[in-house]
Amino acid sequence: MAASEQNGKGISRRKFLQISALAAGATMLPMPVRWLGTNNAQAIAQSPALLKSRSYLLRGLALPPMVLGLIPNTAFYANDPGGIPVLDGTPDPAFADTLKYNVTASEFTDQLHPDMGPTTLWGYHDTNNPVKRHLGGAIIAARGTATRIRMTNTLPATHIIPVDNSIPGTGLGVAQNRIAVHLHGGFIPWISDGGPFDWWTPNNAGGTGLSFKNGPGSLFDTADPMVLGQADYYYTNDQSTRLMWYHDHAHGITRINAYAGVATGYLCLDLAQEQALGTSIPPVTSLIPLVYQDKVFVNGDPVNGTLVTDPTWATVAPARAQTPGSLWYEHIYDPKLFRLKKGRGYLTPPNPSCIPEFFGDTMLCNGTVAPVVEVEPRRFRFMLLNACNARFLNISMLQVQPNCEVVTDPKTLAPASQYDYVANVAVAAAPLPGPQIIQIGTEAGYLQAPVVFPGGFVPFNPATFTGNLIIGCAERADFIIDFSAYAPGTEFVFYNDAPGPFPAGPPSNDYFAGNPATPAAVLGSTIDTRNILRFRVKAGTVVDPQVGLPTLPPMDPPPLATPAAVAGGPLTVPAGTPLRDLTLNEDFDVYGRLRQTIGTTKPALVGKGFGLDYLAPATEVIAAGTTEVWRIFNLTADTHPIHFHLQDCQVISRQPFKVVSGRFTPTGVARGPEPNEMGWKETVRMNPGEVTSVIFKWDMSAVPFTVPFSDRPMGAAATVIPQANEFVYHCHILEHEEHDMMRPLVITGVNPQRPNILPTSAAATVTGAPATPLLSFAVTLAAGSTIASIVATSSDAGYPAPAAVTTATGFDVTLPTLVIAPAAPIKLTYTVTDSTGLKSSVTITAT
Ligand SMILES: [Cu+2]
Repeated sequence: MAASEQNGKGISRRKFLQISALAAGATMLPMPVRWLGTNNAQAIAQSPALLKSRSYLLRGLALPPMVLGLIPNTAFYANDPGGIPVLDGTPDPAFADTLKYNVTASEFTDQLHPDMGPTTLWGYHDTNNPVKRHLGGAIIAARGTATRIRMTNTLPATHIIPVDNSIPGTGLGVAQNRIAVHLHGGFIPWISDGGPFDWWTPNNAGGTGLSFKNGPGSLFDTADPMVLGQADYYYTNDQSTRLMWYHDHAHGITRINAYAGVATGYLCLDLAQEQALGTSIPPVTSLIPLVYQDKVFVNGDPVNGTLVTDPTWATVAPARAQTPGSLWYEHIYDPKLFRLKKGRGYLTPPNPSCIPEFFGDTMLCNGTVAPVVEVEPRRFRFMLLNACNARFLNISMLQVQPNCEVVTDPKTLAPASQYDYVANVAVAAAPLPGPQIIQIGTEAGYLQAPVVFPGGFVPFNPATFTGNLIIGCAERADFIIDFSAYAPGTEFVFYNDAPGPFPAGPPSNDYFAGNPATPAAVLGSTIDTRNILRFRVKAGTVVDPQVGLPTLPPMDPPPLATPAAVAGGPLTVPAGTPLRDLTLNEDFDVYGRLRQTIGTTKPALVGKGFGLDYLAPATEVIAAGTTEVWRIFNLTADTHPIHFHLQDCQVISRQPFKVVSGRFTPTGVARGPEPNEMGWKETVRMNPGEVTSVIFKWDMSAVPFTVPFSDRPMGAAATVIPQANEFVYHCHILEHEEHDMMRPLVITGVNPQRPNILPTSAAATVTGAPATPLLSFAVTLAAGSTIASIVATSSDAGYPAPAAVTTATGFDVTLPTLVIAPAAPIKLTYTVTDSTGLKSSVTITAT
């Protein structure tokens, strides 16, 4: 959000620092920033102040009978039959080494707090086993086995969140139940990226997007017939261990679809890598996912409730979104809250209107309000996702007395005392430091080395953009917390003091009891964005070997840039790597509303700075396999978490800059990545007044089919770009992304095509009668490719695999009749390698 005008000549870093340094503690600001007067504005509806003492236990994962076919679900600490449903896959009839998942997107209700709701939500669930809960449809995938999702869209015609029809991608008559499924962090072909133009509608009655190539009539339909209203997504899982997520990305309604619930987790596990780590980190079965979202709920109070504080909610939201506990979303562009350019040439913003950022007053973790997570006195591994629309987190770990929340001093903005929300008494003692947070991974795999965040409060410092564990929108952190030194009954809280917008937001978005700008936040209530998770140690008998900091696996794939000679310095980039210069901008749309954009460093339209519309011709058109350094100059007053589709990057440096005679010039001292960015990243915080440099190699994923190109006209003068693979990159503050901080990312070239192996005969039976020892397999290869080898790559002990016999279209395997009936099915794996070196495998299960 603009704290200062962009003038096209750049903005001095000093100006930002003035703003930033004041913002953390001040309620008075010297600049005409947009939030002055916020304390008088009451346009934001307030959630019901529910009791924390009545909250649920943290939801874990409702695992299917077997996860990955390898790990019994009972081995997972987070296994919770009443928790977030995890999908069960079945062997894919169309593609080798793939599990198929049937998923439906629909509307349902869920109880997010015992005293509220139920809440009407949109979300995913298993088509065949329709257990519908918030964040449902989660997937646990294993490296080496791909995923195919067959998604059926059954959403109702009217959205549960008011739809602004004045922003790109929307309009009167445009279907409100469009969805596009994006695997955030996935290494996937573009037709499975679920980008903005990939949308479709129930029965396709409301049409499909311009780049919808994965529905009826597509290669997926040919391979495995589908019906209208369905679409397939193919995810390679050719990635190291990491928490990803899949969520909606339909053009013009991404922010409200995701807010309505169309999002869930996607955990990819490299089981061999995990096994190699041994006991140096807690096993994956000790992994607890933490997914954060901030929301506002419809408050049914007749005096102070939503229909009073927000009189037009009844006209912009359907009746089913007006009941107490429904989701509320800000729909008025209120000039008391947001800068609005008025005067000649500007239209009046509509209602519903988009807004620059949405900040909720109530924090959810794993789909419920203010939950408690019970842990045993041992090490646990957590994978945290910030799935908030716009809110960043700066997390400190504090020890509190049982049933106490942290009370924040409104003057110092620091933890000061405690409040026992069960006994309703103040506790004068300040909270104590809790255990360390030992981060081992990012959203894109393991760090090069663990990073230790001390227990205790480490405030966010807006002058340096530093704090404790900072997680911007869509970023993830993989970390270990050791509870073994604590007795049962000990409690801790995750305490968050990140401002919103980041790094210099107003006090009115910082919900805590005693904050005069958030009077609805009262002690012991769930209107609180500072106490964001409670941990309670319970009795446990598990012996946990105490080890030092773990040695983590090398970066996978290997790094492109290497650490500097000086600790904390910029990374060293290979000589000759091409540079691409880009800008982050803010301007006003035709309604006078703030709008964020990405552009190049070439001036765009007169008076518009450097920003380009998402729909402007693509400027990032890159041949597959190219390595590039992107230098992204942030001309705005916000930190933007910029998310790149298809590829991960390394952060090289951050540096102040100035613009001299139209030339963007880094100045001053460059710093290297933060310690917890020393690995791969795919969502990177870009701070105001700084140029952030990142390096990519734009490789494409290998898949067992031929990928059609995008024919959406993305080139200059609306031409179709040859061999276009259509991706995007954008800010993951969802309100920014939608209006209009997103650009096409076009990679030109052909996906490597893996051999696809499919059985053409019945399953093997080698004992009993009738025996079917001869098995045949068809192999499909990329044009011009041939089979180089077919070899048995694994077999169960005692059952040596016979050689495969190559045929005209594949291969045959003749299994010997077994003398002794096997106690369990025998598994034999054959791997086909083609003439380009790509491999695919098939496993024979014989009984
Ligand atoms: Cu942004």
